[in-house]
Amino acid sequence: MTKLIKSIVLALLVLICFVSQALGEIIGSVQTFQDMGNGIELNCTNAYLSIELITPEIARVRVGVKRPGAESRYLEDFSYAIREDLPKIKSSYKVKDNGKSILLSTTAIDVVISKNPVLLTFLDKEGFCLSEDFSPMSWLPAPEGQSVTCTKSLSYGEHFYGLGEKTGPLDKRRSKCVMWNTGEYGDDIRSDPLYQSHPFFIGLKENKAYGIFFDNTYRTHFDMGHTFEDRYIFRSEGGELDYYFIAGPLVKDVVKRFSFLTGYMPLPPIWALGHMICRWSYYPETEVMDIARRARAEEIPLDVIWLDIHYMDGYRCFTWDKSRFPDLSGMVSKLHAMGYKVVSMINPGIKADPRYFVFKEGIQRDAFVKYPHGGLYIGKVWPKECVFPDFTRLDVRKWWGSLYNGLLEAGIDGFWNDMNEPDIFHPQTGTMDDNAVFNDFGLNSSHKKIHNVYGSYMAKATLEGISRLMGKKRAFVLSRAGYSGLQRYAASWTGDNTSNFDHLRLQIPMFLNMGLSGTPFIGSDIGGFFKSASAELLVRWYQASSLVPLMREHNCRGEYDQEPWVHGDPYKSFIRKYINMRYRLLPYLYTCFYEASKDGSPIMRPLLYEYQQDSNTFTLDDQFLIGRDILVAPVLQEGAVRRLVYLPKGNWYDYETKDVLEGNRSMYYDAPLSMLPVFIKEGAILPTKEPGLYTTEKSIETITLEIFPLQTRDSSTSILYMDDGVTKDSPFVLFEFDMKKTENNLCIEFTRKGAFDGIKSFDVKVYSGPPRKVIIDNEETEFRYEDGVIYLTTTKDVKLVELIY
Ligand code: MIG
Repeated sequence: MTKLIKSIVLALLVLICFVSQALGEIIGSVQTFQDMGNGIELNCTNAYLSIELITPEIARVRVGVKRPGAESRYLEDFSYAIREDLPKIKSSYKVKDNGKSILLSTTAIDVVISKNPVLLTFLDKEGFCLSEDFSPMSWLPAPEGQSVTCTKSLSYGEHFYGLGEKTGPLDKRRSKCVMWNTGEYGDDIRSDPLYQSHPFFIGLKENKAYGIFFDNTYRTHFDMGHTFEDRYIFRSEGGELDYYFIAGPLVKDVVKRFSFLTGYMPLPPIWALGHMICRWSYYPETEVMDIARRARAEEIPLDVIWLDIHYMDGYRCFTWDKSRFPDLSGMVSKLHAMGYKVVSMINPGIKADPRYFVFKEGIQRDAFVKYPHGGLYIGKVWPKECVFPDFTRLDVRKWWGSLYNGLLEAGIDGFWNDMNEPDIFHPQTGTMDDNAVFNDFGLNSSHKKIHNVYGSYMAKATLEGISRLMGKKRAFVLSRAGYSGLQRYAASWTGDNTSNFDHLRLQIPMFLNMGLSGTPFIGSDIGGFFKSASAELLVRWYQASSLVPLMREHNCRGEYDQEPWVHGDPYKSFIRKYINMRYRLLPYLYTCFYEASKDGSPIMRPLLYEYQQDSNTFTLDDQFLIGRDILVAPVLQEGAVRRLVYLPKGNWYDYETKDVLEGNRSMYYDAPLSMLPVFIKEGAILPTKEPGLYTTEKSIETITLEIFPLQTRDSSTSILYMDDGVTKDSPFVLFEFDMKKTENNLCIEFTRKGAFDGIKSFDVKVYSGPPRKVIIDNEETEFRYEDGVIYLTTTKDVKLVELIY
């Protein structure tokens, strides 16, 4: 009996210890608070809580745990994600003490802070609760800062988007994931974590959206209603509770505001929108030249040929193998003459070889990551023992950036940063040791804090370095790893996928969530990296990728070849057709890139981005939009020759036949292997040009405007952006086309801004029945009508085109 009681008491004690340990410390109650001029700070039992207004729609929440003897209330205020030039905006706000709670209100949101216990509620101006704490913010001691937890209520029917590069469906409701950049070598379709960390998500609740960016670079965990039905949780293994609440109510608003915080993708050189092919690895020179000639002979448009690690001299970065590439600059200039660009790989691991100049220079500069006791951190990667630059140091980034000079002088056009998670051949962790030390702006932080930003900062060093060396020319960098804000430095691809239909399918929600996470320039290895694509898979993958922002075919060594022509006809013609479509739509696609570079609008968008009032779109992730007006519904199943397509409200044009289809319904659409289903929204004006064998082969002097007349609506506006495609501050031209429909009349008003004069005239194609007459700038004009298409030509100075039916 006493034995039993003893063991019960013991069990209870263990339980109590466990529970109190698990709960850690909580924020407590509000004791006093003060107006900070840009928000409020609350002095709570165990921490300071600051709510700072970045804009009337964005509130930054920080918890500074009270630490006896600490010099400052919060940890160092530096972010690896927030842009350095974030404008300081003064928001007007009111603070009111309501006894049990405090109200902080701006023109866009109300934040209610209940005093005991401290709980935050974010409401819109109609009093709708966008988000509320489920339980008080809490933490456990951690070796660096605290392991912090934030728990918020989850309502039935709330959806989640974002979270960056994650597998699984578009809607992240009921999912959980970890942010810890990881090189992934499996073919598991549910692997987590992957290469990049974007601790940002969008909640969509009764058609109203908000966002939360948890700016913490330690390993973070997100549980979006997976473990508990009624709440979602985000927590970190170190650092501080520091998050931004971003009001909507549109998903669009949230994405744009998040991009305002974390910055915009610079407009890339236009060739980076072209089709690219890669192999681990194309070598020697004769093979590269064979590929280059073959693509031209096959008339498959191609802009870029990539050099993977075997071009290097024994895996030494910033060198090349003189037997495989005896005359690298000669080869590159031959490729340039054929219209190609060349991108080559650079990894962070520097071979620990005392005769190798990069190693020697780095040692002299003390540039490499060390252990706390001062010894060099050494990790094994392709070149065997390697050392790793500390990219958190400005002088190291500058030095690293300058190393690209040799390759740039040889003519290389862009760079590819791989293995920068950092991915290390360590049998247990696959990365650096946790106690490796980084300068971190003088804080001497461990790998635990820097790991997730290592890749972004390598990309930053690369982009800033090559930009300095390239003068006015735009730079192109592709990075595998990254943290929020990576878009400022590099495009991303989704790493080592596998040649199967499941992987093709999962790329789509992944790209969509990357776009919603502020990272618009994204693509995957077309055809799949591991294993080899069947002819059918290759065709379907090319179709699905034909308008994806980054279009690169890539394949692992040792697999069967996967270039577009390897399976012969009819497959290569099927592929050619859709690469041609991309090249024809280049002015449209480039305009989408322009918009992304201005305000963070994703290039590739889930339907809910444009149709947020339509709940049918909330989980739809096997079709997508490119810009606002092109809907792509690729076939993603082996053997399928038709698929279900959902068209949101309004009318749509079948891009193949130009038939008008009514929206607000699902329909079966026949799509044999030769077909990619593409639909254009009524009212769209798509700027196109003659496709060439590379992006700049055919001039942009004449742009063909494809006009899809309004049907169920009365007006719509489209734009066309163009510039010289290569220089950073190129003059540009921005056309606006305003379409209006009345009963027997369709008008298009043209306005033009900017000094770029590369575009001289428009060929216009209107998909409609024949008009009685056409009036251009008040003069009746000749036109041709054939098979449902009206053909006109005008100059760039045109003001008004009227079609009278
Ligand atoms: O361990 O450079 O994701 O695209 O071909 C593999 C060789 C290292 C991983 C990249 C892949 C690239 C490969 N790299």
